[in-house]
Amino acid sequence: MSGKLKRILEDRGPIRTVGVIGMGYVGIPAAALFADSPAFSMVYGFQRDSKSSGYKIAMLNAGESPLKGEEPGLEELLGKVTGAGKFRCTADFSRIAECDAVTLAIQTPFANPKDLIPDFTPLVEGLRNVGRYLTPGTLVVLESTITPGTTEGMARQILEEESGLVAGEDFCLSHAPERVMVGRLLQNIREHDRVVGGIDEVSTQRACELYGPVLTKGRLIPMSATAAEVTKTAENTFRDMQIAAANQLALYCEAMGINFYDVRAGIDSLKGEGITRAILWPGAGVGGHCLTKDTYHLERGVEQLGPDALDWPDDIASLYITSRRINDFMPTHMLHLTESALRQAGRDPKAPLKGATIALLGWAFLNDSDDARNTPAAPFYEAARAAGAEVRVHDPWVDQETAPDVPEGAVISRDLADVLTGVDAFVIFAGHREYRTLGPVEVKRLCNHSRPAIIDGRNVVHPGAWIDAGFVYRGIGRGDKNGYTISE
Ligand code: SAJ
Repeated sequence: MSGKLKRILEDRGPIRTVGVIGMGYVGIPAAALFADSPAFSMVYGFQRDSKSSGYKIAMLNAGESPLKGEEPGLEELLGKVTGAGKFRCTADFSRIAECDAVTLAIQTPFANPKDLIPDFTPLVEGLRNVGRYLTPGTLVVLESTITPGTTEGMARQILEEESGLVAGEDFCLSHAPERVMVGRLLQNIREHDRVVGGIDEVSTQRACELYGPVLTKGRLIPMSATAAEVTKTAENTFRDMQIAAANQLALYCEAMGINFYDVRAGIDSLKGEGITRAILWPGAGVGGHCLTKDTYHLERGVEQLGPDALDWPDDIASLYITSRRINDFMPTHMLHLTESALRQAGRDPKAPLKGATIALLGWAFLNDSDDARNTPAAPFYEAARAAGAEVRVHDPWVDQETAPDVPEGAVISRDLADVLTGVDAFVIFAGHREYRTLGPVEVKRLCNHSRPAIIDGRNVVHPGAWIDAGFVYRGIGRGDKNGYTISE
């Protein structure tokens, strides 16, 4: 432990001025909550005055939130702290020199989703800006989701290069991963436990001083910086793995002709002291910007420690990567279910998708959300088109103009009746609430087809009503109903 750093902090006194770099869905609520705490006297929100996001500076200084969607309490809080002169958004990074603590809440997306290498460019730029104006005794905290080893490695190196100071001797360095979910940003920061990991004890303690005042129900969970990086990436890796386990069991149930949801209810009934099964839900796939990438952050963290660091059986792939591949198989399974249904409906058994008209309902990756990042609907769309089908897309929430990576030629319609008119089959990819109340008879009339097909990827409809109305039914996990036919 560095006696020098402890003395510098004693001379500097408690954290009073805080800087937050990156005015996004993580940085903005964090800055507002720091500013609202009586523990701190001033908070600067640092935002590059770039063409794409410079507009946020004026909005935030007017007490307005530039974030899309409802964020309960955020706009009021921004108005309060700007009105009180405790929060200010600026592009002047030199003011970092006035800060006792600086957090970096900068996205680390994949440069190219195919090779799953994160694009750390924005984070590196943020670190260089901090290093340039770093003063002795400042606490630097990374909040972005990063590959284990980044805080101790790349971040420490850049900060020391730019500042000429030494981490753990002249300044504190920690990782405190964000655990916020859109729609409940303030609540999550206040109520979730906060993992706080320093490169040494002094850095961990200083970071606890920063986050403690904004927590209400949440507790501080101190650990090392690398343990904090592993915690964040592993908590999402585990969720992805649990979903993959449910998906695999659903595929087994389909093959064995039984209802996964009966089995799930049975498994879930096993309760008792210390007993848990936490069986999640199968579905048309796993999207979003957390579960689709955090496994690869974790795997890269281990790889970077060197091949001899890990004792692992030679002939077994990582359970976590296998889980990712099972989840990424689900859109393909949806295509197989669609092909099987179209064959049963009488289309060419060799090329059932060729010339078929398909309605894809639900472009978002999550039920009742407009978020379409890494949506599993996209690979299905591409594969169905490649097999010769015409694919129409409906989503009541997603805005085509702002949705990322919408395939060339795809049109995301809000008109459900229009999208369903004359189709051979429709597939449900997101369990939006309006799909739960679809009426089989009305939909059959719209399809205008003697044996239309429904493929339910989120278990939102009751198979019996659709089969009775004359639909060919397929559903994830519904081995008891898939292929079921009514008497003509
Ligand atoms: N999914 C399933 N089956 C399930 C649960 C989810 O197929 O049982 C699918 C969803 O349809 C979606 C994807 O997985 O396509 C991701 O769903 P998610 O509920 O995990 O939502 P995310 O991706 O927004 O995950 C975030 C994460 N939060 C942070 O990283 C801060 C995750 O840690 C949270 O557990 C999750 O929200 C949550 O529980 O809301």
